[in-house]
Amino acid sequence: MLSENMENALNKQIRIEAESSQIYLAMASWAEAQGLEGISGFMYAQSDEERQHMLKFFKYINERGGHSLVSELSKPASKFGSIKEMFGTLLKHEVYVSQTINELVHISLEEKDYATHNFLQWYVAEQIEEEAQARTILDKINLIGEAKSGLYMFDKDIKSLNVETSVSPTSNN
Ligand code: OFO
Repeated sequence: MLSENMENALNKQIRIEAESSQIYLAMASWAEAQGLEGISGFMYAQSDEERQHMLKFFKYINERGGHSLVSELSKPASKFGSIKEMFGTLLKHEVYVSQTINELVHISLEEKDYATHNFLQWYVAEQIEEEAQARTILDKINLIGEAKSGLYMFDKDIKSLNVETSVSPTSNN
């Protein structure tokens, strides 16, 4: 059984994961409107992944005798200036999400809720992977610079991008 404090904290994370999904959906749309098919495909996939992250929390809370809540979501930005800026925003957001996951881990330890602590380890690994992926992409974008031909190649390349880390979760959802 979850404590009320743990349940509330996990419900807050449901909102954060749902908002992540919305942010990446807005990025997918912006990239698609620029004709950047590869990048928009990547963002649509990221958006779907975040929904899976949200659902995983959702199921877990109910499984442990709590009540998962669907909350109101903030409206994400719809324009991103440049591809570099957009991926910079993505990295910042992932760093923020990692902090929120760490905070949940902290609460689970304080409460000696080892089941939740164990459940959260998947997210800890996932965040390492997502941050690494965003950094890899930003490095590539910095290499390309302003050249249009580079952006064209990058848009093709991103379709096959696969960043494995030492702690890659075995599945994405
Ligand atoms: Fe949910 O992993 Fe990104 O934010």
